[in-house]
Amino acid sequence: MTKGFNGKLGWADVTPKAHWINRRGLIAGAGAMMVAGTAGAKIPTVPSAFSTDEAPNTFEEITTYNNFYEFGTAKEDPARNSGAFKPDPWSIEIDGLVDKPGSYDLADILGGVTLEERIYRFRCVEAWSMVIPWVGFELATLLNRVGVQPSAKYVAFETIVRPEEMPGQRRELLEWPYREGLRLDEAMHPLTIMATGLYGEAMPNQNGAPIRLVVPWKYGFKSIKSIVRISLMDRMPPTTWNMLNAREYGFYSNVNPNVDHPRWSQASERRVGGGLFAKRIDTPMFNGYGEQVAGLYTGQDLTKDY
Ligand SMILES: Nc1nc2c(c(=O)[nH]1)N[C@H]1C(S)=C(S)[C@@H](COP(=O)(O)O)O[C@H]1N2
Ligand SMILES: [Mo]
Repeated sequence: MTKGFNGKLGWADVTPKAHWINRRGLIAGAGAMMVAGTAGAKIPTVPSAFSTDEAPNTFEEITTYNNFYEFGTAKEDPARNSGAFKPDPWSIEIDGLVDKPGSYDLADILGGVTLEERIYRFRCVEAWSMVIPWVGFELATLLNRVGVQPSAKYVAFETIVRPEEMPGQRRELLEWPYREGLRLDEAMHPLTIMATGLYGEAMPNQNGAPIRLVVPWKYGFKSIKSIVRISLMDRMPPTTWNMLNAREYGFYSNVNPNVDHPRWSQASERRVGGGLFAKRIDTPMFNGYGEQVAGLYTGQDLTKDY
């Protein structure tokens, strides 16, 4: 076994590289933990009641059609340009209004969580969508461990800045680091996860290795990748796309078929992989997660305060 920095276990130790065996087997078998420890094992996960039973996109689709501007703006750029990115070792700085601020080694973080398989719909603001079998844990678990202080109202996230490994960061495509944020109640919601893999494998670089946010009821840009900093704050943090164009990209950016992007409709979407002649599908409010999350926005006019 190799050791990460500080003599601690490194990322590679806790996430064995493996082949995807069979999603149904993983879920329907005698428990996902059975899969662990066998040759070609997947990351051990437990299934989740929050998973959709819609057919997932293929590994190929999920890992070759990406938005990750740190590696370029074209959909194929992240897969093509992220080979030199090193997601191990990794640590996350957790600061601001928390009881136990500090730099947390990723292996330590993972030591205190249960990894689940969460099969979520994923809807980009550009009106394409996928179904992705994430591996991850609830962000609330991590926040509870570091102790959120009563004055905290928002959570801010930052992506790593490493222009030598991220060719997109050598250009001023966006203001680096990429930043995102959630209201504290959104961050603590059980649907909100920190994802460390997909299809039972460690997170591919192009999808935000080694750890990224996934908030399935919001447009994809809220699900920030390759996170190195989490800050608890008492006011709404600045976020990348909102800073660039607040009219087009609100802080909340909940999936909403009734609020069009100024330049295109959000009422429907193209499910990636459906083929050239695939019919567009209707986009549901909150990306279909309204039953779970609508209560977070009681009394908030989402057509104005989007
Ligand atoms: N750091 C960072 N995070 C990011 C982005 C990015 O460019 N940089 N793109 C966002 C957008 S617009 C989308 S749709 C999703 C895409 O995630 P995927 O490539 O895993 O499908 O990542 C989001 N997270
Ligand atoms: Mo997106």
